[in-house]
Amino acid sequence: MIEGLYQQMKQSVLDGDYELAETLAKKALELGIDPLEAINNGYMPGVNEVGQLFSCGEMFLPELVQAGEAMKIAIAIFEPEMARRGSQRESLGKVVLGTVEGDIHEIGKTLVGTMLTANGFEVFDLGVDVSVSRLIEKALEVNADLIGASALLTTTMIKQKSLVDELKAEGLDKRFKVMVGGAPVTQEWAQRIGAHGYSEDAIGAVAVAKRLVGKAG
Ligand code: B1M
Repeated sequence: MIEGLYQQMKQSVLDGDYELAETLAKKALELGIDPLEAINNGYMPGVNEVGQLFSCGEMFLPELVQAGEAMKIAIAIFEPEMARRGSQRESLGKVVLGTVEGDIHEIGKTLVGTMLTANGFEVFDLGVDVSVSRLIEKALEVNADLIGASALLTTTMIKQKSLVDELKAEGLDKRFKVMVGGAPVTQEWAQRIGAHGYSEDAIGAVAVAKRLVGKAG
């Protein structure tokens, strides 16, 4: 039965049917399915297939937008539950988070923020298209432990390097740890640009963030 539900979730993203995506997310919560399981096994396969269809020209921008909306709405249904699961804990540290300048992909970044919050971090999510100077300014303002920069485009990954370079130039690279992520980002890229941490997904991001703030258990 759960497999059938996951299949419908995938299809709702492929069809850009955000009403169905929302209904299915609510149903998953009613059935007590772990939100992250539903995202990873239901909606993610849909959005990945959309990405493939888009790159080989079998799907076009309006459909990409609608698929993104369906995914976003489903995640919004799960967010309160994911946050609730971690709401009782003491703060593990402050994280300033954003998708880099020139990049408006927000779904993965928001998921990372939700998981960090659910696991006890205080997250300052600056949204998308965030400049390096804005990230640093906010980190100074809230006295952050960590800056998280997400990039989904090969053309915007370079801004993650700009962040690391700018922190070095301002003598702040010892004060703030930098975590990078996003579909085209790799461990090798993170090492090459001198970022302190990398994760390929939201669960891994929590483990990396804990390690970077010295709270790995
Ligand atoms: Co865009 N897009 N898109 N898109 N889009 C991609 C990224 C693309 C790979 C599709 C493709 O061609 N196959 C491609 C990039 C190609 C490249 O650079 N090599 C692409 C393109 C080309 C574009 C446009 C340029 C299209 C155009 O206009 N011609 C345009 C760019 C606009 C811009 O940013 N300036 C564009 C626009 C859009 C929409 C707005 C329509 C929409 C986003 C909607 C939104 O966010 N509100 C969209 C979507 C939906 C996608 C795909 C299909 C899905 C992205 C997504 O949300 N995935 C994507 C294809 C794909 O990735 N399969 C694609 C689900 C999300 C949960 O995963 O974001 O990877 P993800 O996040 C993961 C991990 O990466 C990691 O954890 C998350 C959870 O597991 N992670 C981190 C992410 N950030 C992290 C940060 C961390 C740690 C881990 O630490 C800080």
